[in-house]
Amino acid sequence: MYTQAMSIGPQDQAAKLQTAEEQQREEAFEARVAEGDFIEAKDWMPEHYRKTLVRQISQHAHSEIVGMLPEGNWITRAPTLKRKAILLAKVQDEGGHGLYLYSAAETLGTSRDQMLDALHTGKAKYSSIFNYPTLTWADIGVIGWLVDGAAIMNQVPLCRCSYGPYARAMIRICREESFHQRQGYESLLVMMREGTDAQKAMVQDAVNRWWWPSLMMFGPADKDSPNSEQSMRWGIKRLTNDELRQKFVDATVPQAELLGVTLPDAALQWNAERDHYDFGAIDWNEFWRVVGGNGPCNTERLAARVKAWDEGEWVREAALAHARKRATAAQAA
Ligand code: FAQ
Repeated sequence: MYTQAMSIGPQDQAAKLQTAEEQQREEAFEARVAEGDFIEAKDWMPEHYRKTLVRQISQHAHSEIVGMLPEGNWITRAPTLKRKAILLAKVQDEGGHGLYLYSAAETLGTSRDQMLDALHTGKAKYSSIFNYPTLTWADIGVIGWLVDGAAIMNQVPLCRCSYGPYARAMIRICREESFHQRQGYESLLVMMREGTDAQKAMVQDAVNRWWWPSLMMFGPADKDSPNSEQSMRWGIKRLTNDELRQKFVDATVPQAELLGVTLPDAALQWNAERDHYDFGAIDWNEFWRVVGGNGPCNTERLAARVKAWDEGEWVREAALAHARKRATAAQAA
């Protein structure tokens, strides 16, 4: 009688061989990453690496397009034509960033439709910061200064991410974000230097509301960040959440002083021993509440994206019909 054991033998051997081959490929992959090589779309990569990238890049892409909403809210109410033109260009840039990033994620085998479906059904995350409301015009300047400032701090190291398509997308995105940050800071400088007392108070109020959520953009503390360790090992992230948050605080305090605003943190002070600013405790309950869907604007933001998707169906259909027509014409020629 043939036993199970006998029939399992060759399969087992094949499995072992496959494992050895897999292991070799994985070692070669790790070595390339350690040497600072870029991994490209057609290269072999561990499944977990692929999944981690799709998770992070799609979350990043969603953040860019949801991030258009709080600022888009002020396009019709910008105080001058110049500010309106700048804001329009900025919001359009964010849409472009989303598109580069969806394209980068698509090279990993996940379609844009799949990613958007995950966003629209509430399965995918996007940055917590975009669930806060933009109550006054000063919020637009503060988003440029603090939110784009935090985004740049987080994203410059991503230009050296081990996955080539993501790293290359980030180079262009960072250049544009840098302009965004400067225009925000400049608009606040104008209000603080030439504005009325009421305008100065409006800037301070916006800083009070956006400071802590901006610090939360960097993600949970390292000890509570389940993805950081592996992402650092694979060269996806180059600095940890806490390292980036500290760099942001250190860079921003002198900017606040120059601007003449007070950052809303009584514990904020220079620590000569550490050569860094100390800062107060972040309200992680608030962070997780917002990430979990219960921030001030989560429902509104998601509803706006779903509405845009539904109302854009005819555009997608028309674009596809046009592409089919062109392909048929090209074949006939
Ligand atoms: N909000 O283990 P970690 C911008 C999630 S773009 C929501 O530390 P990881 C431009 C995280 O996904 C701003 N969720 O995760 C702009 C994970 O959940 P998961 C966005 C957050 O990936 C400006 C869980 O918590 N930038 O501002 C947040 O290693 C103005 C555990 O966290 C990027 O996305 C958060 N703040 O590190 C546009 C940059 N933090 O996925 C318009 C790329 C963490 O396991 C206007 N992303 N979570 O279910 C990254 O660098 C990383 O993904 C981190 C998180 C640093 C955000």
